Amino acid sequence: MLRRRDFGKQAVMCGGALLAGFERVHWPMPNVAGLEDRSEDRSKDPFSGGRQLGTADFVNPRPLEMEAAQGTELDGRLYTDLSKLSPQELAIPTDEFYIRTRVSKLLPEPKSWRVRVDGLVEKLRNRTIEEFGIATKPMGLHLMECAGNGPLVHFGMISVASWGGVPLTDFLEGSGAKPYASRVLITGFDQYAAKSMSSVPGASWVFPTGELRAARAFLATEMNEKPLTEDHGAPVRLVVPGWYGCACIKWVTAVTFVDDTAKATSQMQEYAARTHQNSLPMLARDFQPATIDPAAMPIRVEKWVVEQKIKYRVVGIAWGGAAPVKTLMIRFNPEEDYVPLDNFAQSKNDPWTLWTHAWSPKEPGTYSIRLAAKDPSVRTRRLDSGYYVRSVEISEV
Ligand SMILES: Nc1nc2c(c(=O)[nH]1)N[C@H]1C(S)=C(S)[C@@H](COP(=O)(O)O)O[C@H]1N2
Ligand SMILES: [Mo]
Repeated sequence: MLRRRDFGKQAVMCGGALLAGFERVHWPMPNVAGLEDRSEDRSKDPFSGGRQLGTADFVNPRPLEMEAAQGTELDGRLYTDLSKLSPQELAIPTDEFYIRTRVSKLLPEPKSWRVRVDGLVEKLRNRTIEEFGIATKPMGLHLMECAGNGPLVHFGMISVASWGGVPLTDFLEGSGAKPYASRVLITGFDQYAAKSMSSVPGASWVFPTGELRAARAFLATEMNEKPLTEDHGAPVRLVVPGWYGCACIKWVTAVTFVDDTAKATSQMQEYAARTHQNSLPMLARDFQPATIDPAAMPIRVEKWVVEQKIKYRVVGIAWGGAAPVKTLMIRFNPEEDYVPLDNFAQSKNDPWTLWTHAWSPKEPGTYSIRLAAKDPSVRTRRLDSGYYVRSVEISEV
């Protein structure tokens, strides 16, 4: 078997020959009421017996190098290429997982790393990195998305990894916090050798302790079954499942118990608009949780020939929210109607779920693909604003 990345590269080089590999990808079809068995299920696949010819390109606002770490420190980035995702491999290899801020040249030696536990506690403590290592356990697959993930970065600031670490609740409980310590300030190392062109230094976030518990936040020391890498926050980082990446502090140096008078940090202020705060609150308690609403977007548009006809298969992801969504609707251009996705069944809202949709555009042209949940009980701020709309160029129908 080819690894996903090899497959992606060779598919580009060899065109059709290797793309045939896609045909063997079995898409789990949702259970359709009334269908007795799998064979009937399978015959519903509109692409069975067909052949993939290639993919249609998304229209992007600017060219961008994907999957190569570029820049250093606060200006360092890596954008993930989502187009190669398959339902068989939901985690992104560590060297392709998006990066927002690369390791500081001034980062202290990891061996002597300590996490200070201070603030409203009975007694100050330092936790050594060995203590974390001993307590580390598998935490499962979780998605992370930068609140600044958007068209300019080809939606490449979202990834999934299999994490290992220490549940934050275990850590908080054993810390002797005062009863009125309602919040914790989690601080990351953030001194850099160079001045940034684009970002404000200051990676720390204040959380209500109840929110961290509810989200099952953890201090990660491992990513994809290996020690965390420097660019992803080694030796220890915070992961808050369901929250935007800006809250997932890397290179954690301190956990400080605070109360309701705690100020919002510069990182919270920098990300206020992108995490849907209505204003720029001075106090942490006036911040809404930086959670990701249910969202969905296409990641590739496959061009197929099935029974001598050209057909497209839109492949996409759905993620975010606190619970799975039942139905997602798709629309190709504003003058068309929303229709339900043909092949979407979400059993977990974290990490992402892949979906597919068969599409036969009437004529060549540029189509803007938009998704919607259309369920008034589900808040979908970004989907509603058109944030994840992607345009695709169709040259042949
Ligand atoms: N110390 C520190 N932690 C940080 C940041 C930072 O600049 N410094 N960036 C945050 C942002 S905005 C995001 S999106 C995530 C990205 O994590 P990743 O680079 O491992 O994908 O880290 C967060 N943690
Ligand atoms: Mo971010």
